[in-house]
Amino acid sequence: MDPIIITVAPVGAEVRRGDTPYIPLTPEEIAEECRRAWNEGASIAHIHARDRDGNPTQDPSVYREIIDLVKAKTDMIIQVSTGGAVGMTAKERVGPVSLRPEMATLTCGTVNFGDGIFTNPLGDIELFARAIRENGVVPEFEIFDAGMIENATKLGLRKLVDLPGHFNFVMGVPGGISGDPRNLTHLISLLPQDGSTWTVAGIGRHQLQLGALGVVLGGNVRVGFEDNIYYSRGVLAKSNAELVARIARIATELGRPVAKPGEARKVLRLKI
Ligand code: KMH
Ligand code: ZN
Repeated sequence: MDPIIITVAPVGAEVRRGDTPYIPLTPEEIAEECRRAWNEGASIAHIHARDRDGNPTQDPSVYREIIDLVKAKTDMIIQVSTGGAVGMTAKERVGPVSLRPEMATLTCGTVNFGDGIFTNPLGDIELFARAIRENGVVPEFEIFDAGMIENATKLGLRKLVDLPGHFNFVMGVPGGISGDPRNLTHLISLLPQDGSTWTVAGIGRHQLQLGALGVVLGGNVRVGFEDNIYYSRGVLAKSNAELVARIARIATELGRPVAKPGEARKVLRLKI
C-alpha cells in the first residue's frame, strides 16, 4: 500500500486562545508544534502566521521566522497559506510566496465561510497562480466545494499551473461541501485522471472520520488545530502531535506506512 502523507495545520486564522489554551501563536510555539507533529509522522507543515497580538498576519517577515525555526528543527515540507484570513486582500495574502517555500496553497474559488465570505474571484486565483509559478513554488489546490476542482483543471489547461497536481479537500466548513463521507468519493471521482494526488482535511468532528476514510481510500490526511481542536467529544487535544499520532496509528494498523518528508517530496513531485 502507498505510504500516507500527513499534513499538520497547527494554527489557522480562525481559532483563538479562548477556544483552546493549547493553540500555538508565536513563531517559536508554532515551530515547536511542527516539530512535535513531525516526530509523530507529519511531513508537511501547513503554515499560518500570527502577529504579536495573536491576530492572523500574512507578513512575510513573520513567516520567515516560523520557516527558519521549523527548518532548524525538522526536514518538513513547508507549505505557506495564501488563504490567510477572511477579509484580507489578495495582495496581502500572496506575501509569503515571495519566500519561495516548497509549497503554497491555492484556493480555487469563492465560498461562504461561516458568517463570512472567503473571496477568491478568478482574477485573484490567477494572481496567486502566477506568483506561485514565478517563485518556483508547488501549489496545493484547496477545494472547499466540488466546482473548485473544475477551476483548477481550467488553470492547468491555460498553463497557469502544472497538472497533475496535489489537491486538498477541505470538508465541513459551514458554507462549503459538507463532511458527509459520500462527498469524499464524489470529489475523488472529479479529479483529473492524470495521476493527481489528494489529501482530505475534515473540519471539527469530521476530522477523525474523514481522516480514517482517507486512509482507507488511499489518499493523504491533514489534521491539526486549524481544522479541529478536540481529541474526542468535549476533550481538547493538548498538542497537534496527539492528532497526528492518532492518524498515523490508524494508517499503520490499516497497512499504510507513514511517509517521511523525503518520500512525500517524491510523491508530490517537489524538487529534491
Ligand atoms: N483561513 C481560511 C479563510 C488556506 O490556508 O489556504 C482560508 C485557509 C485556506 O485557511
Ligand atoms: Zn489554512
